[in-house]
Parts: sequence; C-alpha cells; structure tokens
Amino acid sequence: MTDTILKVSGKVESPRDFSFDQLAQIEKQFQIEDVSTIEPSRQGSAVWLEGILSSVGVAESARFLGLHSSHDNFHASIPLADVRQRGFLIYCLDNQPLPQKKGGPVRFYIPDHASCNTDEIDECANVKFVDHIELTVERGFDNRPEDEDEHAKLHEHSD
Ligand SMILES: Nc1nc2c(c(=O)[nH]1)N[C@H]1C(S)=C(S)[C@@H](COP(=O)(O)O)O[C@H]1N2
Ligand SMILES: [Mo]
Repeated sequence: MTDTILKVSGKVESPRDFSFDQLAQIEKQFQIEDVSTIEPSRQGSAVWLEGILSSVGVAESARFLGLHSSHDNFHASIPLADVRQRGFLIYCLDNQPLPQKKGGPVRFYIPDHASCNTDEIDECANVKFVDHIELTVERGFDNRPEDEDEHAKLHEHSD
C-alpha cells in the first residue's frame, strides 16, 4: 500500500504525495481511529486535515482549500480557515483502504456541514475520491452542483 493516493500541492512549504501507508504514519494525535465517534452515520478511520497540513506546512498566503477528484471530475474550493480545525479525510475501513463505494480511497468530510447549496461549507463539499488537495490564494475551480436540478443530474451519473 505504497502507491500515491493523495497529492498535496499549491501554497505549501513542501508539496508531497501520500500513500495509504504514509497517511497511516501521520502522528497519532491527528488520527481518528473510529469516525463514528464523531459522525455516527460514517464508518472507518481518518486523519484530521490539520495532520496533513502540518506535515506539508501551510504557506502564509494560503486562503482556500481545493479538493479535487479526477476520478469523476468533481471539485470544490472552500475557505481554509473555516475547515482547518474540523475537516478530516477518511482513508481506511477494516484496516484496508476505504473502498470506492464509500468514496475511497480518500474521502474528505466536515462533520457539521450545512445542507446542500446553503453555505460555502455544505454537504456537497464532502468530496469523495479526493486525489489532490491544493492550497490557493484565490478561490479555485469549483463545480459543486448549484441547485436541485444539478444535484439530480449528478446522481443520475453516480452508482
Ligand atoms: N467526487 C465526488 N464527491 C462528491 C460528489 C460527487 O458527485 N463526486 N457529490 C457531492 C454531493 S453533491 C454530496 S451532497 C455528498 C453526498 O455524500 P454521500 O453520498 O456520502 O451522502 O457528496 C459530495 N461529494
Ligand atoms: Mo450536495
């Protein structure tokens, strides 16, 4: 489990790629062994966003967190300060990489998100299949659905 599953780039001091093993090696203080203790409807193990950010070092100019899924071309860009202390990345289930049907190998999650389309930090920002985290100065590319019609179209394509 040494293949890269998550790339971190942009306004960071040391851009870096993470494998499953490297995510698991992030210090224990940043690991969440059982996410259901925080969010009862979700299973698996996670690492706090802050654990990833502290290992790459956030540049002073960074303001937005870009969450990219090249798997299905889904992208969100959200204000970093609002999620820095509360976001986490679920990457493990039963000691194995998080399966794709659960949004794996890496799935971003904000426990106290707003309903879809009601706020910048909404449920839609819980990006599945995240393979790239990019810190930027300005808001980056974001193609979250903007209304119910767009949500409906999105769900037609997902399984
Ligand atoms: N990669 C990817 N992530 C995604 C989506 C998507 O289509 N692709 N849909 C988003 C939307 S609109 C919502 S509301 C949540 C739904 O998450 P759930 O299926 O785990 O409940 O995932 C978000 N993450
Ligand atoms: Mo959504």
